[in-house]
Formats: sequence, C-alpha cells, structure tokens
Amino acid sequence: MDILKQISESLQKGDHEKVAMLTSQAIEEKIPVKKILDEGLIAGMNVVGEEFKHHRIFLPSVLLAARAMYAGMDLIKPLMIRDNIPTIGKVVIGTIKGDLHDIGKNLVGIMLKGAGFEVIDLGNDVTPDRFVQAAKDEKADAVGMSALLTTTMTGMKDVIELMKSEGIYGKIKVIIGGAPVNREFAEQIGADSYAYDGMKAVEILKEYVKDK
Ligand code: B1M
Repeated sequence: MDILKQISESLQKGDHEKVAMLTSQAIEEKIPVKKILDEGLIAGMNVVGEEFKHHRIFLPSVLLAARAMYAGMDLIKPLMIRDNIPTIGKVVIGTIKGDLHDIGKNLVGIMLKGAGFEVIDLGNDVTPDRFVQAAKDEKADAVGMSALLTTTMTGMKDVIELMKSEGIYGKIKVIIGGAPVNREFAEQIGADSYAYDGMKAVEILKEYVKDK
C-alpha cells in the first residue's frame, strides 16, 4: 500500500508509533512535506472527523488520532522551519476562548515561522483580553485567531470589539481561520482577512508586512 495511505490509516487507528515510523520513512524517501501532510496526516484526520460526526467513533478515538497527528507533525516540523532567517513580522496567534482544538493553529504557526515570521503562540482557549494584551505588549503586526467550533467562532468578534475599544483596531491586522469560518464571516465581524489554510495565511500576512 502507498505509504501516505498507510500514514492516513494508522492515524485513523490512533497508532502514534506507526505514524511516527511511517512519517520518518516518507521523509527518508524524500516525499515532499506538503504531500505527507495533506495526503497522509490531514487526510487521515478528515476521515476521523467524518466518522466522529456520524457517531461511528467516539471522543477517545479522536484523542488518540490527535496524538498520532502530533507524532507525525513533530517530525516534519523542523523541515518546515528554515533556520536563521530574519524576522519579517510578528504575529500573535491562538485558538479562541472555549475552544481546545489546536492542531490547525499549530500548523499555521509552524508555516508562519517557516516563512520568517516571529510567532507568539498563546495556545488554546484564549480570552479576548489575552489576545489584545499580547498584541499590544508584543507590538504585533497581526493577530491570528483560530476556531473549530460553531459555538466558539463568535468569540472572534469579541476580540475585534476589544481591539476597537483599546484603539488598536485598524493598526494591527486581524486574520482568522478554522473549519467553521469563511470569508463572509470574516467580513461580518470586521476581520481584515480569512485564510483557508497555513499557506494562504502566510501569503496574506506577507502582503501586509510588505506594505508597512
Ligand atoms: Co473536535 N470537533 N470536538 N476534537 N474535532 C470537530 C471540530 C468537529 C467538526 C467533529 C465533527 O463533528 N465532525 C466538531 C465540531 C462541530 C461544530 O462545531 N460544527 C467537534 C466537536 C463537536 C468537538 C467536541 C465538542 C466533542 C465533545 O466534547 N462532545 C469537543 C470540543 C472541545 C473544545 O474545544 N471545547 C471536541 C474535542 C476534540 C479533541 C480534543 C478530542 C480533538 C482536538 C485535539 C487537539 O486539537 N489537540 C478533536 C479533533 C481532533 C477534531 C477533528 C476530528 C479534527 C480537527 C483537526 O485537528 N483537523 C475535527 C473534525 C474536522 O475538522 N474534520 C473535530 C486537522 C487540522 C490540520 O485542520 O484544524 O481545520 P484544522 O486547521 C486547518 C484549517 O482549518 C486552517 O488551517 C489548518 C491547516 O490546513 N486553519 C487556519 C485553522 N486555524 C487557522 C488560523 C488561521 C488560518 C488558517 O489564521 C490565523
């Protein structure tokens, strides 16, 4: 079987050791990192999401899959981050309050670092106060918010409202992402942009800092 398919299937089974072993093998075989990520790890996680949605698997299996995802991501992370590149801008990122999903946000952070950004990662379950305080303290160029739940995505607007009352809205760009959000939602809440994935986030933020 194709090694990427094996990564995907091992991730679905929550077998973190096998995912790590196969990911190392794929790296040795010089399979491009993006391919390992998209067709192996993310493909597997998408199946897990569908199975979970249709109640064919339950939360413990999703947790095991997440652990397996990280086992693979840890190995490809160094390949996604180039060393000793000058910082081109500073981004504060985090997953919104009430939301514990951090795999996608971490991936976006890795890609931003790889592109030369300094990334201040606030983790998950981040309150509006923490986003705004960090953006001010760090003199960030942008705030990046991630949400994976329809119940938490609305919290992004609270961050933007707080940025307005603190006088930093318009000065510090806001970029949002995550499965339940889209461009329309970004416009609706006053975010500067929406990125479908890490690559798009890099592209958009590079444009912003270029104009500074
Ligand atoms: Co949960 N979960 N989960 N979960 N989980 C989803 C999101 C869900 C869609 C599953 C489903 O039903 N099909 C569903 C949400 C339904 C909804 O709101 N409409 C769901 C649910 C319901 C829940 C719980 C409520 C379950 C429960 O307790 N009953 C619970 C909530 C806990 C909480 O947050 N308070 C819960 C818990 C968990 C785990 C902890 C078990 C685990 C998370 C572990 C972790 O993150 N450390 C988990 C997981 C793994 C998932 C699925 C299966 C996979 C998410 C993931 O990591 N995908 C997910 C189903 C799915 O998404 N298909 C699901 C891979 C990742 C690379 O993709 O995060 O989308 P993603 O990131 C992408 C893009 O979205 C984008 O770029 C990334 C790279 O391409 N992106 C950005 C993300 N952030 C960005 C920011 C940007 C730009 C782009 O700029 C700043």
